[in-house]
Amino acid sequence: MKPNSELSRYDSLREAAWQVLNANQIVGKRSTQPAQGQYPHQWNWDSAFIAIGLACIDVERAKGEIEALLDGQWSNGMIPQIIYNPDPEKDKTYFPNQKRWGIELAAPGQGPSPGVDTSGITQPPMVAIAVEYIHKRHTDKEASLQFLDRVYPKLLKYHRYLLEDRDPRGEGLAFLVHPWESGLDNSPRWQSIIDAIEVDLNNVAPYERLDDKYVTSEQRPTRKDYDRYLYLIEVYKECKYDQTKLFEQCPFLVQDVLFNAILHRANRALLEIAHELGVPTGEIEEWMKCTQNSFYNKLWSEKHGRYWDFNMRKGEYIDQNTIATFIPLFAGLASPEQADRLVNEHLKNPKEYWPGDEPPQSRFLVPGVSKDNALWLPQCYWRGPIWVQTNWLVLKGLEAYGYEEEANHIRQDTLSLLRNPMPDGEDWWFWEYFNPLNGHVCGIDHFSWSAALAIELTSKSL
Ligand code: 9WN
Repeated sequence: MKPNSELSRYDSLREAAWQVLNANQIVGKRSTQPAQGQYPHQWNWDSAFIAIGLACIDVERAKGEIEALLDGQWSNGMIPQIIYNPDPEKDKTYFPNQKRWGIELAAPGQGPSPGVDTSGITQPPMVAIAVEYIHKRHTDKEASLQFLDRVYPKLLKYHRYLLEDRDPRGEGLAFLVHPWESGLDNSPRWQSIIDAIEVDLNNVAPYERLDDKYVTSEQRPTRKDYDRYLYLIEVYKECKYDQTKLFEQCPFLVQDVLFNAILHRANRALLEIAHELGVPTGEIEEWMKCTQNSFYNKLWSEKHGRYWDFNMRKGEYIDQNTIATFIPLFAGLASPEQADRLVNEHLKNPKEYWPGDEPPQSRFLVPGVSKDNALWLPQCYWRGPIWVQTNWLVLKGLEAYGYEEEANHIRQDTLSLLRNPMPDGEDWWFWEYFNPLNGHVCGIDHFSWSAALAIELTSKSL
C-alpha cells in the first residue's frame, strides 16, 4: 500500500482528472466519451478503464458506466466497440457514423437491442475486469452483490460469444475481424494483412475522414489503411454479421495476444464474481484451461522469447515485436521462465523498450513498439508512442510477477508524462499518447482513460 503522504502529492492531479471525467460525461447518459470532439461516443474498453478510475472516487458512477455499456449488448452476446451518442450533431465530429455499419442486417435474434445504435464489432474485453475492480472498491457489500447479480449474466454471455462464436476450433482464443477490435488499430502486427487486402474503391462508398481534423495526419493511420478499415465493414454487411461466414470469408482474421490475454484475465474476474454469487464455474474453468494451453503451446515463441499473434487466414505467425507481448503478464499466463525472458531480454533491453544511450535514445517507458522494429514511428498512433492504458496493463502485470522496481519505473514515467505544462499555465492535460524519445504529447488532450488511470495509479492499492 502506498503511504498517504506519497498520495497527497497528487491531489492536484486527481482534482484535474476528476474534472476531465466530469466534462467528458455524455449528456443525458450514464457513460463517458473518450474525448470531446474526436471521440464523442461510448467506447467499450475505454469505458472499462474509465470505470476503474471512477471506482476509486465515485463507485455509483462507475457502476452506471458499466451498465450503460452492457445496455448495448447484442442478442448474440457481443458487446460492441462503440455505442453511439444519440445526439445527431456528433456525426459531424466522428466518422464512421452508425449508419455505415448496417447492423440491421444481422439475423433476428443476433443483433443489437432495438433503439440502441452501435457499431458491428467488439474491442478488448476489459469489462469483467472493471466489474471485479468495482466490487473490490465498493464499501457497501450488499449493494455490490446486487450489482454483480445484475451484470453477471451479461458478462457470461459476452465471454460465451467470444469463446464459442469467435472460437470455432475451441482453442480458447477468440478471432478478431478488424484492427479496431484489437484496440491498437494500426499496430505493425496488422500491416501486412491490411496491405494484402485488395480493395475495389467502387465498392466502398465515398467518405470524409474526420479524425485528421483534430490530430495531424502523421500521428494517425493512413488513408490507405482507412480504405481497408471501411472495406471490412462492407464484408460484414455482405455476411450479415454471421460469425460462421466471417470466419470463412473475412480477409482479416487473427488471434491477437493482447485481446486474448485480456480475455483470460477477464475470465479470472468472472470466476471471482461467480464465486461471490455462488453460481457454477465449470464452463469458465474449461475456457481458462484451453486459453492457458494455447498461450503456452501456440502463441509463445521459444525462439524469440516472446509472444506472437497468429494470422488465421493464412495459417502463419505474425513476427512483430510490440508491447502486446507483455500483456500475458497481466493475465498471469506466462511461466516464471517466460516472464524472465520477457523482462530481461525485451523490456529491459535498451535496443527494444528500455531507455538508454544507444540510438534511438528514448527517455520514457513503455514504447508501444520495439524501437528496433522496422515499422517503429515514435509519434504515430499505435506505431511506437506510449499510451497510459498499455502502461497500466504492463505495470500491473510486472507487479503480479514481483518485478516491483520495473513496475515503479513505469508508474513514475506515466505520471511525469501526464504533467505537461501548457502555455496557458494549466498543468495536467491528460494527453492521449506520448513520444517515448522526449515525452512530447500526441493525439488529443483531456483524454478520459488517461485521467481515469491517473486516479487509479495514485489511489491506495487494493
Ligand atoms: C476506433 C477511443 C478509441 C480507442 C482505441 C483507439 C481509437 C478508434 C478510432 O480510439 O480507435 O475504435 O477511431 O481511432 O485506437 O483503442 O478505444 O478512445
